[in-house]
Amino acid sequence: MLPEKVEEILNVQIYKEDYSSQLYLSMASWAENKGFEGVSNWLYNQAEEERMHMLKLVKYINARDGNAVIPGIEKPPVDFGDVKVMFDKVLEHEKFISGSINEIVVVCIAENDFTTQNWIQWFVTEQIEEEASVKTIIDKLNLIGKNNLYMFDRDIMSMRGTEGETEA
Ligand code: OFO
Repeated sequence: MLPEKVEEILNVQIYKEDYSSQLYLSMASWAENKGFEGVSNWLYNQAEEERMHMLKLVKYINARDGNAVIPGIEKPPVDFGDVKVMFDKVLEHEKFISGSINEIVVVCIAENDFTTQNWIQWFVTEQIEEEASVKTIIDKLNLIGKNNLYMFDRDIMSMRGTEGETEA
C-alpha cells in the first residue's frame, strides 16, 4: 500500500513525464520541418522514452494498490529558435525532472516508504544518463558552432545506441 503523499507525488510525476514526452514530440516535429533528420529522430526516440517513463509510473502506482491518474497535458511550445537553443532547453528541462525525482526520494524517506525509495532509484540513475547525454550533445554543438549543423545532424543519428531502450 502506498502512503498517500507518495501516491500524490508519483501522480504529479506522471504529468511531468507525459509533458516531457509531448515537449520532445513538439521539438521533434519542429526539427523535422527544419530538415534536421538526425535531430528529429533523436527527439522522437526521446519522446517515446518519456512515455515509457510515464507508463512505468502508472503501472507501479496501480501495482501498489494506488490509483494512477492520467492527466490532461498543457500544450508545449511550437517554436524552438535554433538547434542549440533547443538543446539548452532540453537540458534545463531534464535538470528540472532530476529535481522532481529527488523530491520523490525525500517524500519516500519522510513517509518510511523504502520500497518506493528503492524502486525510484531506477529514475535517479536514468536522470544522470539523460543529463550526461544532452550535455555531450551541447558540447558538440559548442565545438562546431553554427556552420556545420549538417555534419552534426548526421553525427547525432549514431548517438543513441542502446540508451534509448527503456523497459516499462
Ligand atoms: Fe527525461 O527523463 Fe523521464 O524521467
